[in-house]
Amino acid sequence: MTDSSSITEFDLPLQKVASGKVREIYELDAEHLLFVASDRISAFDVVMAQGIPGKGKVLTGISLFWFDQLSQVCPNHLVTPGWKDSLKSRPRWIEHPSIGEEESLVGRSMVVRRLEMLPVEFVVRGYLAGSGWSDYSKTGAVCGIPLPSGLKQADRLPEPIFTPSTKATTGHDENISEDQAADLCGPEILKTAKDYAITLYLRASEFAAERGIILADTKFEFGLLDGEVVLGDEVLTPDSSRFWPRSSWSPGESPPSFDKQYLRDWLESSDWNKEPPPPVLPEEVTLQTGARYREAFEQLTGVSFDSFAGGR
Ligand code: Q0Z
Repeated sequence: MTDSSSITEFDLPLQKVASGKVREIYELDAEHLLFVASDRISAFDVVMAQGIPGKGKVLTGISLFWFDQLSQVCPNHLVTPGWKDSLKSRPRWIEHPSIGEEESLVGRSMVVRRLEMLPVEFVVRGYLAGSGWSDYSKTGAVCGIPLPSGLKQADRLPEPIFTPSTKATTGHDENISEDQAADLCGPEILKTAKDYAITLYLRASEFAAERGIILADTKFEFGLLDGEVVLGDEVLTPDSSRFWPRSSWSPGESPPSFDKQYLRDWLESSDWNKEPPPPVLPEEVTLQTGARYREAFEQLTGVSFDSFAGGR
């Protein structure tokens, strides 16, 4: 029951308020946004021309799963999965009845509360990977947080650390100190969101560990709603986090990513110089990668992806 088609673009009669490499946000009304995940995929910071069938549904399903699992930790922006019920009753909707039939949104959209987003990304790291590892190997610290000496790549940290970053105007996120984050958010709001982020990370990594998955690190975004700190964006998906299969974790080595490794390996074996345009992905690669995303969903949630996706 695997559909080999993918959705890389949306054509919705709504105002787009934000768009990223993979996801897009549209305006519904003053309080509500439509959050949509496409099947786009990036590797080595470049978005591929071909989509990964089912990827947007997998990512949406994973976010919904975590919003549910973690709803006791803090409030989140989810209003409802999908779009139909909540939208049918909205005045704006009646002007655009066509979107009620919009197949491209099925399983990959969520109605969310509009927040006033904090200008900081709440990164939590439990293991030494990515920029954390390269920072540590040069300075012995990650974002200024000193760590024990002698740690290896992919080692577990003594305890999870909060390493805030900001969206740089161009390209990559820029790490900032906690003091800078406090200046940007206000110290009290920062403390609330930081404590939420660490608790969310700890709960989620305990949960993932029971299913043989290491949650190496993740990035949360928070916003304010009536002065309250609320969890926004996507949550603990493979796009915002590093998930490692415990069975192939070996400190000192770079662990394979659950989802993107097949694609990365294929790209490394091509003669691509990692500058746009990327090579055309053969169907074998998009289908295999889609299968990895579905496996990640199933291993994490314990729910068959087809039964989940079929029921929406
Ligand atoms: C999140 C982002 C994306 C690009 C805006 N509930 C919310 N209320 C207000 N704003 C946002 C949210 Cl989630 C919001 N982003 C990050 C998401 C594409 C950038 F899908 N931007």
